[in-house]
Amino acid sequence: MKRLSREQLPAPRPGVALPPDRGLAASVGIVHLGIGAFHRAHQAVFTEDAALAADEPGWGICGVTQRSRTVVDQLRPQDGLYTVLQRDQQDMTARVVGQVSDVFFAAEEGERQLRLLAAPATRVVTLTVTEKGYRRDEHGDLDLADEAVAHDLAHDLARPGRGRAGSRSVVGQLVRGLQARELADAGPVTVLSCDNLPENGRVVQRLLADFCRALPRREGEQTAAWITEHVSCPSSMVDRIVPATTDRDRADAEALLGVRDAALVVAEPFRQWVIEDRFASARPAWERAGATFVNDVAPYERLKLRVLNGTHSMLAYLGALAGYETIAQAVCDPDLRSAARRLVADDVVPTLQVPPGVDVSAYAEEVLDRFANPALGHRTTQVAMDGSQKLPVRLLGTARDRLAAGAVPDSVALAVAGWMAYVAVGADATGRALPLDDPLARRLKQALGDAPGDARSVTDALLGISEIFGTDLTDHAAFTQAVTTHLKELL
Ligand code: CS2
Repeated sequence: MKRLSREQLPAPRPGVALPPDRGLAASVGIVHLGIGAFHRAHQAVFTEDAALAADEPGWGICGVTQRSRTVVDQLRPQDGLYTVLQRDQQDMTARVVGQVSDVFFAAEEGERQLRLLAAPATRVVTLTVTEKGYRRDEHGDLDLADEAVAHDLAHDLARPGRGRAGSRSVVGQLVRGLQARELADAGPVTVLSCDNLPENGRVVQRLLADFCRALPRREGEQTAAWITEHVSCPSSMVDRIVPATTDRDRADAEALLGVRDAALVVAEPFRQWVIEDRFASARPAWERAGATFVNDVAPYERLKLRVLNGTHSMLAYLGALAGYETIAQAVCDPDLRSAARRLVADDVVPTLQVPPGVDVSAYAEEVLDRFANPALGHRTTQVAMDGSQKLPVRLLGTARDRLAAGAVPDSVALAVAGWMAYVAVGADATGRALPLDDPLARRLKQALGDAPGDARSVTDALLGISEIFGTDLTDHAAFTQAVTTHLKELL
C-alpha cells in the first residue's frame, strides 16, 4: 500500500476530501508547540478552513514536537499531509489536511525553532502541550525546580550558534524564542494556548513572567518589558473528541483512501473553538471557519471544563472500574449516566456563569450523546490518564465553589472516589489491570504504600497530596466523609 504524499494522493471519491493545493500553506504564519492528534483534528482544520474561506495563504503551520520524533517521522515523509477520519453512528468520512507545512523535534533543532519564532512572518504561536506541559507547581507558578525549566534558565540559547539542542521546557522555548524575536526586532506576536486549563491565556502570561523573574535581573526585566509591549496571550476554549488512533482506524482509512497514512487522526463530527479577541497582530480568519470570538472566554471555558471534562473523568474512572473499555459503553450504563447527570445538575450548574444563549441542560445532554458515539472507541483508560493534572481543573474547582457556598458536592466526591479506587485498586471488577499513566504515579503509590487499604486510610493518604488537592479540601470533614463513603462502596 503506497504512503500518502503530495505525489500519492487518494483517488477522488465520495466521502474523501482532498487537501487544498500546496501553495495555501507554503508560507508559515503559525508555529504550533505540541503537534499531537488533538491539534491536527482541531486547530489545523479550523486554520485550513479559514485560509480557504478567506483565500489567505500565509497561515501555514510549522509543528514542533516536544517529547519525541514520532510525529516528525509520521508527517515529514508525507509532505505534512495527514487524514482526519471523522466517525459517527451513521458514517465515516476522510479529509486529508494540508495546512501543516513542516514539523520538527524541539530537542534536535533548537536553532531552527529560534529562527522560526523570530521570523516576522510568524504572527501566532499556538500550544497544545497538555496540562503537565506547563510545568507548574502546586501554587500555579512555574516550577523552577523542574529539571527542564532549570536547564533552560541556565542555558541562554537565544543567540543562534549556541548549539543545536534547544530549550527543553515549553516556557523556556517561548521565552528564548521571544528573546530572539526581540533581537531580530521582528514585531508583535500572539501566544494562544489551546489546552484544557481555566484562563489558559493568563496561565501562559504568568509563566512567561515567572521565567523572566528567574533570569539574571537586567536580562529578565528587559525581556519581560518587551513581552509586555509586544506579546498578547489570549485565552481559548477548545472542544473536539479525538480518541487515540487504533489499528482498526488505520485499516478503515486505508480501505477508504487507497493509501497508507502514518499520521492518521480520528475525531467526532463536533468541533468548537471560543477565542478571546485579543491579538497582538494579524491572525487567520478563524471566525469564517466557525470559531467564535468573545471578550471573555471564562464562562465558556468553565462550562466546558466542568460539564464535559468533569463528567468525562467521572465516567472514565467509574466506567473503567466497572469493566467498560470505552466511554460509550460507560455512558450507556443507566447508573453511570444518571451519576453524570447528577454531577452536572447538583454540583456544576450552581457554579456556572452561563454564557449568553446557552441552555446548560441541553448542552449537557448533547455532551452525553457525543460520549455515546460507538464509532469512536474512546477508551476509558485514555481519559483516565494524567488524573493528578486533570482533577484540579475539572472537578476540584467545582468542589471548592460548592463548599464555599455551604453545600457538600456529593457527586464530585463520587468522581474523586472513583479516581482513588482506580489508583488504589488498579484493576476493574473482572480483575483486569488498569494502567496508572500519570506524572505523579510514583508519588501516588508512595502515599498509598503505608495505607492499610481501607477507605478512610486511602482517602486520607490521597487527599493529603497537596500537589493535587492543595491543603484546604481536607478542612471540610463533610467532603472527606462523602469521598470515604463512596470509596468504601467502590472498594
Ligand atoms: C478528555 C479530553 O482525554 C481526556 O481527558 O476528557 O481530551 C476531551 O476528549 C476533550 O477535552 C474534548 O474536547
